[in-house]
Amino acid sequence: MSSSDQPPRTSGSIEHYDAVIIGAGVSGMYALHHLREMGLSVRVYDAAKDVGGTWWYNRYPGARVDGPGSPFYCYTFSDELMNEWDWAETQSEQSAVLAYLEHVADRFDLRRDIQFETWVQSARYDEAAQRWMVETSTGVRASAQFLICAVGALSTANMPDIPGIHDFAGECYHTGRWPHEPVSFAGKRVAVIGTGSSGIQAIPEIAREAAHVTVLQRTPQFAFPAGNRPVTPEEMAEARANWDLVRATMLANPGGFPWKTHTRSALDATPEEREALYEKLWQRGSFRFFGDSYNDIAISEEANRTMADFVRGKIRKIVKDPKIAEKLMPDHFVMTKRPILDNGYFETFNRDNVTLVDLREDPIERFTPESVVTRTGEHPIDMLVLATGFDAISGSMLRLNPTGRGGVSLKERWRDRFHNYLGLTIGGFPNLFMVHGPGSPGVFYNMPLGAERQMNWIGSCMRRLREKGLCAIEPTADSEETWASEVSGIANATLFPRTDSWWTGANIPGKPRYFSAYLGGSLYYHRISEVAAKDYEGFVFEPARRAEDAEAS
Ligand code: N01
Repeated sequence: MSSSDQPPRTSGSIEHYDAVIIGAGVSGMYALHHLREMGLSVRVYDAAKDVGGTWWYNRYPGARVDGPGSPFYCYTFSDELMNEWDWAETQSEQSAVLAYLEHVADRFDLRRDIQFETWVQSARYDEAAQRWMVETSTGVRASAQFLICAVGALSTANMPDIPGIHDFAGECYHTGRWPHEPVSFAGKRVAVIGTGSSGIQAIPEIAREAAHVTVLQRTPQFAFPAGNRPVTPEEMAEARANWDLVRATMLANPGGFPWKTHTRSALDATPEEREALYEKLWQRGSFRFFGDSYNDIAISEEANRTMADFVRGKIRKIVKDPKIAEKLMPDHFVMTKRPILDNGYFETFNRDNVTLVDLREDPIERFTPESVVTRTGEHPIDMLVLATGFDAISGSMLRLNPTGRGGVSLKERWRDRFHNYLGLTIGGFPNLFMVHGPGSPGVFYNMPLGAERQMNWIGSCMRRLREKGLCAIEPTADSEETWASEVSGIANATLFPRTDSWWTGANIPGKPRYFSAYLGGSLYYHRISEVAAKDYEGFVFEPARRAEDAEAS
């Protein structure tokens, strides 16, 4: 194996590496560190100006960790890192997460192997050379035995195709591509399309400053109090003192967080008991609302209704105008669209400067240079905020669109569904590995920890390949089919596939419609370890064709 401290081997204008990583976000950063520790030569390409991936781009007002939160939304691979970094709040602001990632980049000297402001334009598998050939927007041509796609599950912005939208002459920002310069809302009439996590975080912030906000809502959402609060020095000290135990609990927890799971059914409780528990959890806030309530909310319609009705009751109490409250009333199974945490979202509709437009009864017809026109009228605006989400999970892989064996592109391979094995590999694309791709828990798991666990598996697989004196690995068609059945089997036992969401691809016209994430939580990591223990069952290996590559192994 070549060392990353050595300059890359070059031939002509091509740079040669053991591995090319695409993306310098949470996953790509750890991938770089891990593979370098293994002694591989590695190059990372990222279009952004610095590390952070989704945390670099998503800097809209109100953006913060809404998941179970700090200090556990972080890497776990380094005790030193855990010991030296203090988190200020349980739901860190975007700037705090980015500061942490910048610190990680400094601490592990990551930037020397990352080329920023560089878009990977093509990635093609050269079957004769058994290497990936990568070309970038900056003219770099690189070859590598392994291609690691750390391209982000939530990084390809969904830009709505609405008549006249490009004619709108005012300011227009997508939450996932927010400018780095300050954006002022003062005195402006702002329209926001989208009421997912980003919109619901941003709307209260914008409403505080803007002259007027028009919220264009397609689907009303369940949102829960964020319950953000400072992380006390005592809590940080306790997490550090018990770090081994905390980490072990995270590894065992279905979502990768340091809490014990329970097996309480909502249907075993009396209505009064349920109400009391929901109220207690509502007052406390945070994602633990789900973990600490009942275990059948996402499985049983009846159990689901108990929680959904509780939240609907809260919306009716918070929103003063009953007509507006009814427009805000979600009608899907709670939790089957990504649960949202809010900081005063429903209260925002009690403000005089906020108007709610229900697009189900009053759809957008078009934009003009200075307004948005819905069926019932025209809303003059100075700024348009698109909180319209992402072509999630598979979108960034398809945007990269690597070409595998026989010149077959990923777009062709994934025309009907996102064929993969273990959520890590794709038949016909040897030595290509995905982090947080379709078929993996991805967004259903603590993402930094999930990236570590997937990358550790990928690193072990690469090591094994080289130990065997082999050159390439890829899954069989049968193993992809079996994995697809396992993923669908788990999802279909829940209510998740029954709601239109970005999890099911319903937000993107023409996208294959099915639930592509592995919902089995930490079971996933047992499954992939099991496959490795059976010497990579379900994969085929290929020996090196050229002496030079065999030597490099
Ligand atoms: O995107 P979304 P997001 N016309 O897809 C609407 C993570 N995240 O950026 O529901 C009108 O959830 C769309 O309507 P509908 C988190 O995992 C994390 O908010 O499809 N409306 C929906 O209301 C989250 O789930 C943090 O009917 C249109 C909204 O736009 C994920 O990112 C913070 C439309 C999009 O909601 C995505 O969240 C923020 C159209 N043409 C996000 N197209 C953390 O803090 C779309 N919509 C960690």
